[in-house]
Amino acid sequence: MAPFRRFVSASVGAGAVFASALIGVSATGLANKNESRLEVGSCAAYSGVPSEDGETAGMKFIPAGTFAMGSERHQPEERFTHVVRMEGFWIDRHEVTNAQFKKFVEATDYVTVAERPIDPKTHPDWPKEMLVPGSVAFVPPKGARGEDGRWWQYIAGANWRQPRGPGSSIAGKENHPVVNVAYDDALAYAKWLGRSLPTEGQWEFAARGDREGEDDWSSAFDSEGKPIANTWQGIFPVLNTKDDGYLETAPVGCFAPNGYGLYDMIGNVWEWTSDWYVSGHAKAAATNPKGPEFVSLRIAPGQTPSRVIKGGSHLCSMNYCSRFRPAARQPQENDLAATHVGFRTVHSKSNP
Ligand SMILES: [Ca+2]
Ligand SMILES: [Ca+2]
Repeated sequence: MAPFRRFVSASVGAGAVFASALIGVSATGLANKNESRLEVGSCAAYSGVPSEDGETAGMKFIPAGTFAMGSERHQPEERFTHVVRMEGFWIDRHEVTNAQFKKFVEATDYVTVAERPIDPKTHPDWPKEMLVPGSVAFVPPKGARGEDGRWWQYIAGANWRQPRGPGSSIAGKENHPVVNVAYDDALAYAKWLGRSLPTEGQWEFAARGDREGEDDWSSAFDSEGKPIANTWQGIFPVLNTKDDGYLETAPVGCFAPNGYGLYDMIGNVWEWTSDWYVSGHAKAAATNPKGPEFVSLRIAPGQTPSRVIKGGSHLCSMNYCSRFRPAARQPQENDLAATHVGFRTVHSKSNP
């Protein structure tokens, strides 16, 4: 798969325009359309910060087990299915929210990757428009069919506080997943809490929700075709019918949890894992796999290595992406923040 950055058409200065066009279409006004959501204490009523205290606040324990990682029946990069044994671990019930990330930044004065100056000498291949702090946003194409693939735009000044650039904000979205965070930002947050980021194996095991066998069930739609996760219904990138109630991100916990009590593993935002990305898996059985070694990656000069992201996002539709299954995977450049990528954390403490 080609680097994500290649799809980004530089569009510095467009942020404020798109912010007013898109943020005005708030998801909250549509919140009663779908009966598959609404968990007391989550979704609309959730403050964005877990009510418990302690090192595993907001987390669920996933017991040790064995599962079939990957899939033979879907995308080529998911092959081969292989047996994986996992130790037990804790994982966040929800994607990390804006309110949680704000607490971290206020406590540490952390500056995210998308807010830092960029040294042109270290990125001689980047267009000059991308050499200013900013991040990548989905912008619906103007054409009726969007066939040129230019629905990503690099927006100067876009970051986690103002996801669509100057003039936008996260006010009222305290319980939405934080977005526009690069891998190092997610890792810094996790370390602050004494945690880490999930390996792909941990994430995929948890996302299955204790279901056995080949990853062949629908995690985005129920048996009647009703959405059970925040994805894109309609025709990407030009028609979003919002059958699930949400045009962009939803507050965390608005859809039914999986068998482990985890919300939005599928959909809402893609989630960083700590594994470096290569297409495909080895056939050999593994225990607590951590992905390929960095030195084994084949990275062209000037290219940025990618991590595995999982679960699909509010932009994944049946006609495009469609990677809303536990075994589905995609590369994301390590240092590229985007409006459809967030994360959750894990803790290695063994027992509940
Ligand atoms: Ca949606
Ligand atoms: Ca997710």
